[in-house]
Amino acid sequence: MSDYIPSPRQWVADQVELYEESGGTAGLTLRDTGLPVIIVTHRGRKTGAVRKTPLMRVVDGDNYILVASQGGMPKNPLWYYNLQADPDVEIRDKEEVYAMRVREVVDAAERERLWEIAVEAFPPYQEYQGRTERVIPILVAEPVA
Ligand code: F42
Repeated sequence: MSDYIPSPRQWVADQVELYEESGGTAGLTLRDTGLPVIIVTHRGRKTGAVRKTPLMRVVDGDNYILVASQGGMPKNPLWYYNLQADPDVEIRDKEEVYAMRVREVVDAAERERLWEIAVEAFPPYQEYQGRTERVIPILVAEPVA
């Protein structure tokens, strides 16, 4: 893809490259956790460039839950703002690629339900929330009909 800009974080860019170039058969987990990762392909809201962001694989039926945790850092990750500007994404889950539309979860009860699913899938999210004053945003990606 000509207008693709890889992440400036080398370990993240390396994971995307391995995951994509293997057709979703390698680079599937977060480092030594053994827990599964998806790749979210979206557009940069300023550059218009293609961005590819690995996130933990958290599922709720046919939907994917995207947790903008960034390891509990004080600021939201930039991909979160990109998805607000342009919610149409592609999600690669191993060998499958799905067209999806993303929305932020604002309803408190829905957020609570999805947060529990997220923490069950990836327990460090709870620790990340404890490290930061921001409420970690949760987004849901739903299949485009
Ligand atoms: N991050 C999470 O937040 N949640 C996860 O569950 C998660 C899991 C995960 C698993 C594997 C893995 O390899 C990484 C994982 N990460 C997870 C890290 C995640 O992939 C991102 O690296 C991290 O969340 C930071 O996101 P970011 O979008 O802030 O990325 C930075 C490093 C980045 O790429 N910055 C670019 C840069 O050049 O500084 C800019 C990116 C960009 O989108 N630019 C926009 C544009 O227009 O192109 C403009 C954005 C703006 O508003 O300025």
